[in-house]
Amino acid sequence: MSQVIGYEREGDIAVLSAQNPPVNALGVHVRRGLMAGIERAESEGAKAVLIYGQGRTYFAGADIREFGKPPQDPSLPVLCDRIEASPLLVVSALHGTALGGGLEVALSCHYRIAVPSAKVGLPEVNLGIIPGAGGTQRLPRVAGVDAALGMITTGRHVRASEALEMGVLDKVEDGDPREIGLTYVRDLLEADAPRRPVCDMARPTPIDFDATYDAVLKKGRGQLSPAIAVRAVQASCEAENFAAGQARERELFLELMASDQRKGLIHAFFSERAVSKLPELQGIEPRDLDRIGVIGGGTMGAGIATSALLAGFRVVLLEMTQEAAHAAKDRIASNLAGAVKRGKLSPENQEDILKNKLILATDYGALSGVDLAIEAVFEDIEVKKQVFAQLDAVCKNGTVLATNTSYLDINEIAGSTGRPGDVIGLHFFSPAHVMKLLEIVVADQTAPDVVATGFALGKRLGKVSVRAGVCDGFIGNRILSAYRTCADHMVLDGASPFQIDTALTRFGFAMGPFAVYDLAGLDIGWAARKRKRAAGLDPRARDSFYADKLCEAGYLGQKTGKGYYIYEKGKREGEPNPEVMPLIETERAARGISPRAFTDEEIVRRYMVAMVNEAARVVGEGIARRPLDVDVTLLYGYGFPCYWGGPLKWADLQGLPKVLDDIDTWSEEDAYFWKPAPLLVQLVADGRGFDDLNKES
Ligand code: 3H9
Repeated sequence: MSQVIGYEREGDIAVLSAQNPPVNALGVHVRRGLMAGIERAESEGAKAVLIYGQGRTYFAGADIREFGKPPQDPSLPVLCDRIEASPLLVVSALHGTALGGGLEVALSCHYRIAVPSAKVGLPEVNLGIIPGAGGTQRLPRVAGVDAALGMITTGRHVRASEALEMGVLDKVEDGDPREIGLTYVRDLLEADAPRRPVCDMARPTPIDFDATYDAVLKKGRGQLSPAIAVRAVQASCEAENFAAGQARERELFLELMASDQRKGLIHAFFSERAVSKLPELQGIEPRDLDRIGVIGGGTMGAGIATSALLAGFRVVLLEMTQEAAHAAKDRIASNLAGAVKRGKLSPENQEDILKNKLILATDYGALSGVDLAIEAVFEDIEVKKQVFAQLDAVCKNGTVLATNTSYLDINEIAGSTGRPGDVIGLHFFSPAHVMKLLEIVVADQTAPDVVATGFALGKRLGKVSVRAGVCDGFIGNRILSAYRTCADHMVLDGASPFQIDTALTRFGFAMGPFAVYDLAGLDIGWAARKRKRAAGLDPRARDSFYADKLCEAGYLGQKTGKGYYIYEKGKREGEPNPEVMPLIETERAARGISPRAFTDEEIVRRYMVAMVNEAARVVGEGIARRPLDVDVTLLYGYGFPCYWGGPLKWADLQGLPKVLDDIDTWSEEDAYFWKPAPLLVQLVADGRGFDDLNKES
């Protein structure tokens, strides 16, 4: 093991420098190095110790890869206590991101200085745990309970200037962390500054912890770690001394460390980073991108244009008429105004973008010089083919030609050009400038550097990009279609749409499927059903018509104020529409179905198993390369509860044999819908899980 903690002397000061790229995570060797460095400084008669990080950051936290493995000494809490107890003056100089265990190490030092660009935070709750090395005990002592809870229950990253005001930092100074650190330590020594262990500070003033716990629990929508963090902070006020508070923190930390939520969130963390690492892209250079063409300026096109403009691209937006082009510009301006409001864009940049970066056009010729053209026109294969034929005629050689279709056959679209190698699917999710997911759909002939360009674009736009193959709905919408069908079946058999929505939001989804139908517009599903019926449904497939009746009555969801729910002006959530159940009951009667009761648990189980089974097919067919690609798609595009880590992680946590058993049981009532995916059957036979496939890739 190469040295991960450097040791040198600058007169009376021992300098410990972290050298563990990329983020100086506090793995066992780093912890041992710090421990050894403190001991050596003491034994060599140094007066003070400076700790800082080399490379891009101070410690960004405990090494997450060690979670779930046998612990190795020294543990981080023991190390922090040892640093704090040192008779020498210990100081940390922070830059980059001092997060989690990183901030906990800094808080165990006697003084802290940082560069202005540094950020600090305790983001452990986002990994399903709480700070476990004294953070819940030391932070409230230096910053007060309210400020500490504001950081710990949200995991937010706090800028140096704010951290200084909060008392988390003692000084902020521009410069190299080592240099500003050394100067600060010298000044402290000269002033004969005392050691200042946080553990000796008075207990912080308590607040109404029960009320805070309830509020945080509610906000977490099933995620436990933020609420448990409240209890740990409570111990900083109520435990009889610092050590007792720490013991309580440890107990709660270990409980969460053993939880499924921790496993799910850590899986999500690493999957988000693994998703764009594809072996097929190694060594492939993306094409240069500067100018982006967007065809169609409706909600989706304007959102895509906004996203590209915010990332610094020049955008040529093509519409059919001047009027439509100006309407598109208004949409973009309103999106940008939202970005200004959220502090993501300065008003000057907003003006510059609208004046100088956005070009409106009504003639395809304006797209001749763009590096990538993406269409967001009406979802109709013939319309799309015409657009691509025009793009083929005007765009320069090497332009990437992208479609934002949600389900159409991209091979067929590519076939309408003389350059199918340049054609790719870039499936954004609405609103495109906000939603993180981008499905990069690779058609049969898409060239590898075009795929690499798609991923490079996704990165610049700040998206989480997932590779998908061509099929109806790609990864996300194909799986969505299966679990919605399952929900529709449960309605026919006796559950109400409202019970289903409630059960699934309790499970952790942001919204249930019927509230989502209302949000998207019931006409979308209606059109899809008509299309499928026209193409000819398999006679074994169960179809239903009550939703068509809602549409025929003019109830199209939120946009008409009525759908499954009734929406009162000014209220985000609707009340169940009393006209819905009679329609369903009529249909059940006509089909001779005697409705039966469903428990919420069964609803969730069926919905999830339908999702997992289709996802297994999507992986088995190679539409998604790995199970983690499905998980990331559902997490970032479909409101899947983050603490389950995605549907296939959920399935692993349940145990695949149980999932397969359920399918076998339910196939007795509907063998057409409940057909087990071959990959699921194979994994069960081999005694393996989806995550084993992730590890192989
Ligand atoms: C904790 O501290 C618990 C303690 O309270 C108690 C313990 C007893 N460990 O994100 P990036 C890897 S919990 C291991 O692409 P960026 C990451 O996987 C921890 N590896 O860069 C990636 O690897 P690869 C609390 C880590 O610049 C590479 O570093 N801390 C860790 O966009 C680059 O990462 C956190 O939760 C880690 N802790 O963002 C912070 N962190 O290249 C988590 C990163 O092989 N980290 N890696 O794919 C982050 O938020 C971001 O990584 C950071 C940099 C903002 C630091």
